[in-house]
Amino acid sequence: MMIDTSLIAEENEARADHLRRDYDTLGERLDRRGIAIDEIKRKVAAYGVAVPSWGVGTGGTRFARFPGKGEPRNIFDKLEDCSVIQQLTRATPNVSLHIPWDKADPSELKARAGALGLGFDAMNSNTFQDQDGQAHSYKFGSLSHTDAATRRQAVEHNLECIEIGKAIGSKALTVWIGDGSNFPGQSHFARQFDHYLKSAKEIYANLPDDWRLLTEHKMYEPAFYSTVVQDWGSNYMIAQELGPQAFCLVDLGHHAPNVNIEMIVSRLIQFGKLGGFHFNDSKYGDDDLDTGSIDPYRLFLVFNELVDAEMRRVPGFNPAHMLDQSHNVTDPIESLMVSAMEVQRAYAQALLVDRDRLTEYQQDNDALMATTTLKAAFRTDVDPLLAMARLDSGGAIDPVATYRASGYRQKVAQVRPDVSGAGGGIV
Ligand SMILES: [Mn+2]
Repeated sequence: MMIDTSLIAEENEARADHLRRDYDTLGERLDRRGIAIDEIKRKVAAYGVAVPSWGVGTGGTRFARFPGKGEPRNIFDKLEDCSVIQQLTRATPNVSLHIPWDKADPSELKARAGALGLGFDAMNSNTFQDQDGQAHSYKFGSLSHTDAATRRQAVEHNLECIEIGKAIGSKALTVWIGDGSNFPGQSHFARQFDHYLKSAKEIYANLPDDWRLLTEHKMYEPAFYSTVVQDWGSNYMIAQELGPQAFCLVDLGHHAPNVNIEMIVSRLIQFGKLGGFHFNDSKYGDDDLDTGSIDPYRLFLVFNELVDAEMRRVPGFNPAHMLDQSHNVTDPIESLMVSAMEVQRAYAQALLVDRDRLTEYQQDNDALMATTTLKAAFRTDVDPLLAMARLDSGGAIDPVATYRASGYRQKVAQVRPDVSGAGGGIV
């Protein structure tokens, strides 16, 4: 493992007494509400959110990128950073790869990840930028391009992602395209969407039987007038057109400000098309801020819908969970650890909702008590529960403090040379 286990034990030892007392106190409070704390802890411990390989590098904006020390040089460095996050939080067992950024020998990828205790989540294709030596440019689109040869090239790239994914044990392909237009009249909406659907159908036709195709919508950027897969409505139409293995992926940042995302989540669950999430937070647009850093209540409300579906045992309900955010001013490992814990927190809080009472209040149109029921769960400090779940499974009671005490960043900075501000990768 990347962090010395004796250091983790030592750090935990210093915090274990207080944690046990806090956990017992919380257990007593929950018991009065008819909730068994160990049962919630068991569910939280079994929960995982995937880390995007590109998340462990410093992000940036279209203005600049300011790399940190010890930036990962390649996918193998990225896997090591991801394993630190998993080792300390025990909440991130899988990594999501991005092709071609993470292209490497699949057997080496699988072996290294396995040795580090990691698996692979959904594959991500990239037809939003040109690669060296590429025959056709994506400047004016990829899967929806007016030129058939460009569309073909974009389809082939996605098929290659499936092949790599098959070799490393992935079971899903996430497709996000930057296709759109910057001027009214630049593109014919219907023809463009038709091109997209035909291309997507070719990808879908090559999907292994046990795979899922996740399409991700995004309101704007890089196109600023219209975007081909702009909203959840377009996304739902795509999933319907393609077939039973196609699902919608919801990135929390890819909606207009104040849109009721939790209701979109509910709609997609109701019609069997919720495929997964990219978690992050935002203030103005697709800001890619750390999950739960701006509006933790909205994150809770999303999880309230997910837990509701889990409790109702909705058939086929199994969305993929992944973080997708940009770390511009923090150490990416620290941000990803805190974000993974924020996602777990929202899940734990949603598990505390008194659903029988909530249903009664809804039935009786008691708006005040219904919303108070949600707030009671959201206001519960579940920190001791999350920390105990980590401690039980060999993680750190305080992952950030333990990470800082380990000196990991300083150590890797000695072997990984400083890099320039090139490269980005937030979708
Ligand atoms: Mn995303």
